[in-house]
Amino acid sequence: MPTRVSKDCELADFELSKGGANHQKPKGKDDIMTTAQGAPVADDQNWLKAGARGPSLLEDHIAREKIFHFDHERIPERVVHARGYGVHGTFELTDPVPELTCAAPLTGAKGKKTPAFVRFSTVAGNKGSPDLARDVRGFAVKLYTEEGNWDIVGNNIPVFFIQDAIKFPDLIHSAKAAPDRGFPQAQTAHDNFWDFVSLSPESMNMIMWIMSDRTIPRSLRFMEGFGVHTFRLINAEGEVKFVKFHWKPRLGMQSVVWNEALKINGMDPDFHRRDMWDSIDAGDFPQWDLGLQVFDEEFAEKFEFDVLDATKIIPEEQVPIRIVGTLTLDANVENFFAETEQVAFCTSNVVPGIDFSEDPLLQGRNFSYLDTQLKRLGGPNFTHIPINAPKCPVRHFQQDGHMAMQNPKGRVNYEPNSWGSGEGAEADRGPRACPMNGFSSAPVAVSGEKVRVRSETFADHYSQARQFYISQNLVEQTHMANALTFELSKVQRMDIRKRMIGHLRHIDEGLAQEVCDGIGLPKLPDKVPAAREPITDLPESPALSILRNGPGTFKGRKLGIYVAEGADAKIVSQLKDAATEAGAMVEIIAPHIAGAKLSDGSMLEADEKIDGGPSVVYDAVAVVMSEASASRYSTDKPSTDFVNDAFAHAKFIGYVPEVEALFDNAGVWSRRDDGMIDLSGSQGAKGFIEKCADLRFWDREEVKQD
Ligand code: HDD
Repeated sequence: MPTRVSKDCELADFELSKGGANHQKPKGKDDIMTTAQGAPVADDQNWLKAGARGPSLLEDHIAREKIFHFDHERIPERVVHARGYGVHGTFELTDPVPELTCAAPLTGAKGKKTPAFVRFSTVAGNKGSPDLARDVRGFAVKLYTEEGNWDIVGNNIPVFFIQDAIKFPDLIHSAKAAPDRGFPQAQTAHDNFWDFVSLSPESMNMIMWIMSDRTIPRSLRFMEGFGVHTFRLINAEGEVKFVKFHWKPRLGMQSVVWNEALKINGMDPDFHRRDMWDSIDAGDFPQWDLGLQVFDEEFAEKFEFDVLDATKIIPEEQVPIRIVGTLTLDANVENFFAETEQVAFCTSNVVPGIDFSEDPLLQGRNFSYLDTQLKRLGGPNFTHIPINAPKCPVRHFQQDGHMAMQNPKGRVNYEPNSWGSGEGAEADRGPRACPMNGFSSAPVAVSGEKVRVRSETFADHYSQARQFYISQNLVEQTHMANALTFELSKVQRMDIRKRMIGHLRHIDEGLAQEVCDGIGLPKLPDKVPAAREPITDLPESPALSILRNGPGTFKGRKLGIYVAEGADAKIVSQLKDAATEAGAMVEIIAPHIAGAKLSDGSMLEADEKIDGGPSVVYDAVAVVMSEASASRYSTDKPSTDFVNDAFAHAKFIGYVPEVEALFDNAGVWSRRDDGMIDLSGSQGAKGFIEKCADLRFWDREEVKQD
C-alpha cells in the first residue's frame, strides 16, 4: 500500500512503495496537490484498481480529470506562422509627432512608454519546424496603448507575394506541405510553390527578397520589420497622411549562409528562440527604432507604382524614414503557451490616429484575423486572456460566450438606456460612444462600380524586383543566384523551372543566365509575357542591401572558443575580455563538458561539448590548445568540422600556431588568409575581435564576376 501523506508532512521526499512507485511528499500544507476542483490528492501516480494487478476502475475521477485535461492541452496551431517566439518589451517615444497623428503611443511627452509584446515567427513550417528554414519572418507587434491595443502585424520583408487577399489560401497551400504526402515541411523548395509563383507574376519582387539572405537571418535580433501596407495617420485636426511602418534593428542586420542554415537546423532547431531567450536572460536587450515613412496624396499620384500595392516598396531614398521611437525587448515570457501561443494579433486592431488604406491585401486581412482567433482560442472572449487584454479600461455591452472572464455587474446591458438618474438612479447606466474622442475613419471619398478586377496600376511586376537585385552587392547577388538554383533544382518539373527563368529574364538577364547554367539548361527559355514592360532604369537603393549596411560592431554576437588540455590560459582570458568589452557573448567549447585544464593549471568549465557546440552556432570562433591536444583531436570529426565549417562559412577564425595538426586535417592550414588571425601574433586577441566587427570575411567566398 502506498504511504499516506502524514498530517505534519515531514516524511522523506523520496519513498518507494512496495511496487516501486516513488511517492514524493509535500513540504507543507500549502504544497498539497489538488484536483482542478480543489480536492486534495492522496496519490497521483497510481490509477485506482480492482486489486493491485486488477483492471483499472472508471470510477477514478482523479485519473479521469488528469487524462481529460491532458487530452485537451493543444489548441489548433496557426494555419500560417505556427512556429513563433514571443517577447515582452516597451516602446519609448523619442520624437512625438502630434502634427501627424493623435495615436497615443506617438504623441505626448518625449520618453512616454507603451508596453509591447512581439511575436516573431516563420510562415510555412509547423509549430515544431526548425528555426532556420528559408522563410519570411513574421514580426508582429502588439502595443498596449492607453486607447486600446494597436497591432502592427508585419514581416521582416516589406513586400508580399500577392496583391489581393483572395489569393492567400492558394499561396499558403502551395507553400506548405503537399496534401497527399505531408511533406516537404517548412520550405518552398518544391514543385507546388514554384508552380504557383511562376504563374503569379505579381510574386516576382517578393521572390527576389525571399531568395536573398533576408530569409535566413542569423538572429531575430538582427532583422528589420515592416508593416508592409500603406496605412493612414490622422492628427487631432483630422488631417490625413499616408504612412508605412519600419522597424530598424539597433544591432544591424545579419544573416547566415545557406549551408550554415542547413547545419544549424540539425544542430539546434531552436537556434533563434534560444538566441533570443539567452540574450534577454543575460540582460542584453535587443532594440528596434520605429520609423515612419510619411507621404501625401500628391506623392502617391506621382510615384511610379500604386501605394496600395503590397508587392511594392517606397525606397527610403525617395521618401526618407523618420525615427519616432524605440522598442526594447526586455522580458522573456513566463509561460510559452499562455503568452506566445495564445497571443492573438489582428490587423484590424488600430487606435484613434491610425487608419487603414484601401490596399486589397490589408482589407482582406482585416476580415481574416478575427476568424482565426475564434477558431484557435475557442470563442469570442479571447480578449479576456491576459496576453490579449488591453491594459486600458474596457467598457461595452458585449457579454457572455465561452470562457467569459470579465463579466459586468448590474442589470443594464444595452443602450440607449435611461438608468443612472431619476427613477433608475440606483443602476449604473454603462458607457456611451464619444464622437469627439472615439475612433474615426479618415473621411476618404470612395465611389465606384462593383467590379471583380485588379487595378491596372498594379500591373508592373518586374521593375522593383530588378531594383532590389541591382541594389545588392556581388556576394549577395551570388547568394541569390545560388538560392534560386538550389530551389529550382528541387523542383521536379522542367516546365516550371523554365517558366521561372522566363520571369527572371525580365528582372536581370545575367541572373537568369546564372540560374539557367546552375540548373544545367542548355539554353535560356523564352521570356514569359509581361503585363507591362518593366522600367529598367530605376536607381539602386543601397538601403535594400544587408552587406552594404553592416553594423560595424561585434556587439550582440557570439564568440565560440574551442579549448582543450594545455590551452594558453593568457590568450583565452584575453579573448574573453576583448569579446566582452565589444559587447559580445562568449561560449567555451571543449572535448568534454567538464571543461579543460589550461596551461596555468586552472580548470576552465565548458558551456558545450564539441559535438554539441559546432561552429555554425557562433559568429566567430577561436581555437586555442596545446600542440599535443591539437594532434590528439586532429582526427576527431566534430573538431575538424568545427574548423572546416567556420572557414567555409566565411567566419573570422582566431588560432594559435600549436593547432597546426588540427587545422591541417581540417584542410585550412595551407589556406590561411586575412580572415584567420594568429592570436599569439601582433594583432592578438584584441585585433581579432576588432576584425570580427566585419562579421564575415567575404573575400573567402567565390562570387560571380561583375
Ligand atoms: Fe497574415 C498570421 C503577417 C497576409 C491571414 N500574418 C500572421 C502573422 C504574421 C502575419 C506576422 C503571425 C501573427 C502571430 O505571431 O500570431 N500576413 C502577414 C503579412 C501579410 C499577411 C505581413 C501581408 C502583407 N495573412 C495575410 C493575408 C491573410 C492572412 C492576405 C488572409 C487573407 N495571417 C493570416 C491568418 C493568421 C496570420 C490566417 C494565422 C494566425 C493568425 O492569423 O493569428 O489569419
